[in-house]
Amino acid sequence: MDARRMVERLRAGDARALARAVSLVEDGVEGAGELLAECRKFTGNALRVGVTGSPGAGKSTLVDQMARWLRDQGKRVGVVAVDPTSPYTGGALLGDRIRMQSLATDEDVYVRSMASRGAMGGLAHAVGGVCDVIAASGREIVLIETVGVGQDEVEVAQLANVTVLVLVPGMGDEVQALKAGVMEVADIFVVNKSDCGGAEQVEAEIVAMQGLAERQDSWVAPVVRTVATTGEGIAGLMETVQRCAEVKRASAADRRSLRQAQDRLFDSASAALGVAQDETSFGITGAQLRLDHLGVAVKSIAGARDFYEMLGMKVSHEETVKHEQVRVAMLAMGESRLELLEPTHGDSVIGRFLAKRGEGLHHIALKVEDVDATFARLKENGVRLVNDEVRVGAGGHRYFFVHPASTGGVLMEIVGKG
Ligand SMILES: Nc1nc2c(ncn2[C@@H]2O[C@H](COP(=O)(O)OP(=O)(O)O)[C@@H](O)[C@H]2O)c(=O)[nH]1
Ligand SMILES: [Mg+2]
Repeated sequence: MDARRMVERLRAGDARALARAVSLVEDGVEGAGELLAECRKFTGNALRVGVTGSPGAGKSTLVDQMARWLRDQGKRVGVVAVDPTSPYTGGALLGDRIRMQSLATDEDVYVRSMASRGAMGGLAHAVGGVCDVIAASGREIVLIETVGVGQDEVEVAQLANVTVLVLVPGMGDEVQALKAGVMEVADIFVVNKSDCGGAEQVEAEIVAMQGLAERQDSWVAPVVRTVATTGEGIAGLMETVQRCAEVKRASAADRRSLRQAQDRLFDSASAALGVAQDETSFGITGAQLRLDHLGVAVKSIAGARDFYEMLGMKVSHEETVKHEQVRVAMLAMGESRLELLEPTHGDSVIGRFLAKRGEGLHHIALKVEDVDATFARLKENGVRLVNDEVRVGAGGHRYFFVHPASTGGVLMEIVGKG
């Protein structure tokens, strides 16, 4: 595959090249990393808007209206539906009503459905990569529909610039049950189906909950009422999305400059005191590292998960990774995750591990800013690596393993950011 040529073609409006590139990145095939890197040169300032909420809340209907509103403004639009039940077919937007208006053949709206997947890299990695490819094709805005409000959704929300949480009247208990984590990621609350009565009540409950959410920016998430089936409230919603994007961009810039100011202060203070900074001779600091996940080899996920669930950890997704011959369940654990690994075959990496060592901690995964630089640095310094190059997993996320011989006896996975 010639990544440059493919990106040239999708930028020139070749729909087949775009569809193919999206598939390659979604599947995380060999060369997907290169393709993504090429795409990222052209993603520009494309705005990503996440639309999330319970099944049946009207997300697809809403996304459809949002896309049409944007088209009326002359914008080019991408839609990513991370929900196999979403009624987008063959790259076309939903209902008959709309198909009649021939938006279905409108090349300026590109629609893509994705299954939940990406055990090794996480769903957010896969969605993020797909959004980058779509953005590179010249879409100014990408709408991302996700179902539910679990850990995966929180991660997807974090890659959107603006996240819209769709609620409907008559779900008082569900609003109460929304976890703080979900409240924080919601930039805009939509009360859809406000034609059904009871909108005031759910709105009051949202406002009451909001006091509990802690945000880093100055944005206070507003409540917008819509009737997605008629398009009522869509213009107001889209203006709110625009305003939110501007505020968040500005406060991200503020936070960056605050951090730079703090860094400068720290530098000059430590220089004045003559103390060594927390920086290694490699020019990186431990503060940049994150524990991405812990991998635990188990005979059976079904047997192991009960315990973790007793601790309040929830399985955010489960899937079989064929080429690794392993079934994986991811459980949310603060900023990190726990990965339960069950072999699908005795003669697989995990199967052999179980036979030799029994159940137990299999690897730990650290997230680094720059996976290529880390790989090069470790290699240069004679660290024993399991992989002879950086590998590409689902969604184009990039990783490699370090041999226990070099780490003090722990198999270590190094995962790149983004
Ligand atoms: N009365 C009413 N029905 C709506 C509204 N929005 C969506 N629906 C209906 O709710 C159902 C579920 O909508 P859908 O967009 O598929 O929900 P999703 O599962 O959240 O994507 C469909 O039958 C829609 O026609 C609304 O504002 N008012
Ligand atoms: Mg839907």
